[in-house]
Amino acid sequence: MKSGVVAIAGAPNAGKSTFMNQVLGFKLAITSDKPQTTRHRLLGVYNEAEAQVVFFDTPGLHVPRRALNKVMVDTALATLEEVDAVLFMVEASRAGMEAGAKVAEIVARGGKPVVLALNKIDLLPRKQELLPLLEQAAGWGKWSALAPISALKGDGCERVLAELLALLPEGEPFFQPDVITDLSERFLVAELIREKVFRLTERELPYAVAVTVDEFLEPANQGQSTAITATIHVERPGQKAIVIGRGGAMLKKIGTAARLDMERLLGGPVYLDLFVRVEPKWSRQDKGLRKLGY
Ligand SMILES: Nc1nc2c(ncn2[C@@H]2O[C@H](COP(=O)(O)OP(=O)(O)OP(=O)(O)O)[C@@H](O)[C@H]2O)c(=O)[nH]1
Ligand SMILES: [Mg+2]
Repeated sequence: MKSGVVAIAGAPNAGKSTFMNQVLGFKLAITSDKPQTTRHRLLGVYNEAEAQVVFFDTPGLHVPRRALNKVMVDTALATLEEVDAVLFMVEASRAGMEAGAKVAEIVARGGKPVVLALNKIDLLPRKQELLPLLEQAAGWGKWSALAPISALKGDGCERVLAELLALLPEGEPFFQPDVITDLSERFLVAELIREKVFRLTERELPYAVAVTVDEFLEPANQGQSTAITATIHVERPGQKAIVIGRGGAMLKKIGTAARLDMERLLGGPVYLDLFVRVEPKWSRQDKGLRKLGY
């Protein structure tokens, strides 16, 4: 048996969470086209007949400005110290390469073997554009392997898995084969709501949002609904107005989309009650961060 721990690290928006979901075949981590979507270290277990990989999806590495961002980056940096190998995710675009060049040294600093995946190659208009990008990435450091992939479509992901497995030690699996994560349903439900806010609202709003699940009542009988009460926290009254929307339209859209995902996750009907609250400056102060689960 091969068994080990792999951190998925890189700049924000590179496709780290998409890769983990693709490999697990399960939507564990929320994803969006806004950078800094992932805020926690997320554990996902991948099993093969002769191997187990414990993935840690991490927040994107960036220059932190607010207290929340500092916690996020610290989480990612601490994870890099604890693993057997690192999967360094880089978006194969001009902006993605610039961001990758900036964080390459940080990713390699821990001295762990690193597989670099050049992601989103499905977006490259021409195949010839790949080679110079691969050469550029090769120049950033000493990588155990370099692989072009599309985390969204799955292309190249098996090769990345094989390269990672080659770096892992022999050993007994850490988790039973039916375990996908250690994250609670409550946490995942809150994340699904946060994902809808990230996907459905614009510009700066997502960064001011945190979600708490206040009540999670499991159904008494099969077929009955799980009753969930949750709060979307924002920092300013204007943001609250945006999340609620005209006549409550935005909140309804967020709630419906989140509920459908929750029903898939929990395998049954969900009754969701959503509230919006202003918690001034929560993302800038330790007290606010603690209160909202960071
Ligand atoms: N076309 C295409 N889009 C991708 C691919 N991989 C990820 N994406 C998209 O890129 C965006 C960012 O993906 P995420 O998986 O959230 O990125 P991340 O690295 O986890 O980002 P943070 O959590 O913010 O650090 C999402 O809109 C994904 O759908 C890919 O291979 N091809
Ligand atoms: Mg992510």
